[in-house]
Formats: sequence, structure tokens, C-alpha cells
Amino acid sequence: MAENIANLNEIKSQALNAFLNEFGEEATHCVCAPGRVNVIGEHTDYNEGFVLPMALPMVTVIAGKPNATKICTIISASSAVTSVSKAQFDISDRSAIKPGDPKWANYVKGCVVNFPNSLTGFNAVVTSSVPVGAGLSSSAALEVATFTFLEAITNQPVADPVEKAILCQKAEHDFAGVPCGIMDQFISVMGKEGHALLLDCRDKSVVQIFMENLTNYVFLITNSNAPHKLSSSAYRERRDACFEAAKILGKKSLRDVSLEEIETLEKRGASKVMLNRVRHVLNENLRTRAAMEALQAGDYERVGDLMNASHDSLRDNYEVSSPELDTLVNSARSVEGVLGSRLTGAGFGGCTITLLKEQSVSQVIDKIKQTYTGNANFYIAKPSAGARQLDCR
Ligand code: NG1
Ligand code: MG
Repeated sequence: MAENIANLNEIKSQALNAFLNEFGEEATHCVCAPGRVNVIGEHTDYNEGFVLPMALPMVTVIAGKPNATKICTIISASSAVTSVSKAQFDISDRSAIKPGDPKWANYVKGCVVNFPNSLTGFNAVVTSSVPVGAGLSSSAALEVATFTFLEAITNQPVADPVEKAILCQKAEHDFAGVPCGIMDQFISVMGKEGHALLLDCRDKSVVQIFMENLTNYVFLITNSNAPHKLSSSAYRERRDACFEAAKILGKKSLRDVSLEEIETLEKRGASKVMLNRVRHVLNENLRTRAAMEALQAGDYERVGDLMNASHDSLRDNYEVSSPELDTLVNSARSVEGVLGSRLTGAGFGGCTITLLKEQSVSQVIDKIKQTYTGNANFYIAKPSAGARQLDCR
């Protein structure tokens, strides 16, 4: 069976009750922000290409109240964020705030530092149903929830969602030391129920894609729970190869390179490995835009084919799959009613995403349980709303 995703009201009640227990009064403000999964468009974001994520029903909730001091006290009351732990910092001089322990609070601090308006201190509790370390962007959910909470308590929403996403991304760069792309924060801010989001990572424009007739199909996330030791060095190597290839062609990024130019690259002495990396990125951009059109048209067979081609290219050209991820993908594909299956995220570990007929879900899960030696978790990825304020009842 797919995991039962705690619903928003449960996570919200946990936060409100914990706030009352901890601070002895009712919270006045409550917000949430979702995790995400990428449907297609992998290793394209840092090449100024296209990505196509959707927001998940898993959310991070923050409940709290301004305290008329310069001190912020935040309690993480969720096993999904970390074990119960407390962070406290002074905002008299926000530029003096530095990352430290507990680690989860760095995402909060980064947003407090980057928030563009004046702030008072606050007390708050964080709870979450976004699993940590699964590649479902628990970090972006915490950043965007924090930022949304600050907007709520100051009653000063940042008008431009792009600015909001970028300030949250900057929090991750500066306070968590993760040089992430912009996909995660964009979808957590802008997600819309029933929609996926096409994001152009070059000009940061977005298209909300209503998924026509999704009723008969579902996206199933399978967490391999496999460790991905190699991922950060391999990630950097691949990114560098892409940057180097663009440089050899005298282009700013691979976004400006066409498939025909692969030949030029070869003539200029690029290695076979580099050519394969470039081949993946250029074709993945084409697939991602094709997937947007297919989703809009309700042509799920086509979306599935594109997802399969994406995985095969990530495995063969980009070489970021793993035996575990290939087993999950191949097992899913062997079941009747599965339209497509691929790894999602950076690769080497983390999750796969499978598009399938709703009635085939339990068969896919059974099949994976028979063939996969690791311990997998399954989640139904219902396309959900982005960050928002909630009532405190
Ligand atoms: P995951 O593995 O989902 O964190 C990583 C990058 C993305 C993107 C994908 C590959 C971080 C935080 N995220 O995603 O920006 O490059 O790999 O498409 O590094
Ligand atoms: Mg992250």
C-alpha cells in the first residue's frame, strides 16, 4: 500500500497544539508550504533549461505569534523535520545572524535574514509531513513556509512570487551551503492544485499546466531509501562538463546550443562522455516542453513515453542512475497499466516517479516488493497547492 500522507489538518493541529503547550497561549498565525516532485526535466536547471515539477500533498506547517521582543524562538515538533528541538536567535541586527546548530534552523534563519521588510521577534512551532532526505524538497518547504510565516506576521506579503522564491533559494545557498537551482522554491511558492508547473530556468517565466483528465491516472513516487554517497561529486562533475561544453562552443549555457552543434563539439575534440552529457541535456529540454504539451492535451501515453526516454538518457548518457533505481523503474514498467517510469532528482538514490493507471497501483507496489531488495516507500503524488496562510482553528 502507498503510505498514508498525514493530511494538512493533522499537521496543522499538531503545530497549533504544540504551540499552546510550549508557549501557553494560542498561535495567531499559521501557514504551510509543500514539498515537490519533478515530473520531467532532470539536470536541466543549472543549464538554464526547463523543468516540470508539481507540488505535493506533503507540507511543512508553521504556527506562531509575534512576541514584541527581538528574540525568535522556534520549536521543531515534527519527527519529519528532526526530533523535537529548539532554536533561538536575536534579530536586533539581522546581518549578524550566522548559521549554526541545530541545522534545520539554518533554513529558518536564512529566510529571516533575507526577508525584505522589518520584523519583530516571534515564537513558532514547525511540523511537517515532507520526508527528509528523500529528494522531495523538505528544505524548500521549510524555507518557503518560513517566508510565508514572516509575510503573515508582518502583514506584508512580497508581491512578486519570483522574488519570494529567489530570496528563499538564497537562504539555502547562504545558510545551508547548498548551491541549489531555483526549481524547488519556485514550485513550493507557486504550486497549484491539479497543475504542474513548467519553469524556464533562464528567464524564470512559468506556465501553470492544468492536467487534463488526470482522473484515470496517478503519479506514484517510490523512495528507494538507497544511500547516494557519490552524488555530490558526481553532480559537480556533470555540471562542470556542461559548462565546459558550452564554453567550447562559445555559448553562455547549453540552452543556447542546438543538437546540430554536437558535431561541432566533436570536431573540437570533446570527449565521448562530454558529448553524451550534452546529448542528454539538449534532448531533455525538448522532452520537457513536449511533456507540457502532452499534459495539456491529456495525452498521458505520450507523457509516459517521454518519462521513459528521460530515464533511459539519465542512465545511459548522463550516467546518474543506479542498480536500485533501474530495478524500481524496470519493475514498474513491467506492469500492465504503467505508462512511464523514471528516476527523479539528481539520481544515484532518492526516488522514482511513475505514471500509471490508478487501478494498477497495488500491482506495481507488489511487483517492486518482489524484485527490490531494499526497503521502498510509496506515495501518491496528487498535484497540490503552493504555500499559503491557514486559519488558526
Ligand atoms: P534533488 O536531487 O531533487 O535535490 C538536484 C538539484 C536540482 C536539480 C536536480 C537534477 C539540489 C538541492 N537540487 O535535485 O536543482 O539540479 O538535482 O535535475 O541540489
Ligand atoms: Mg534540498
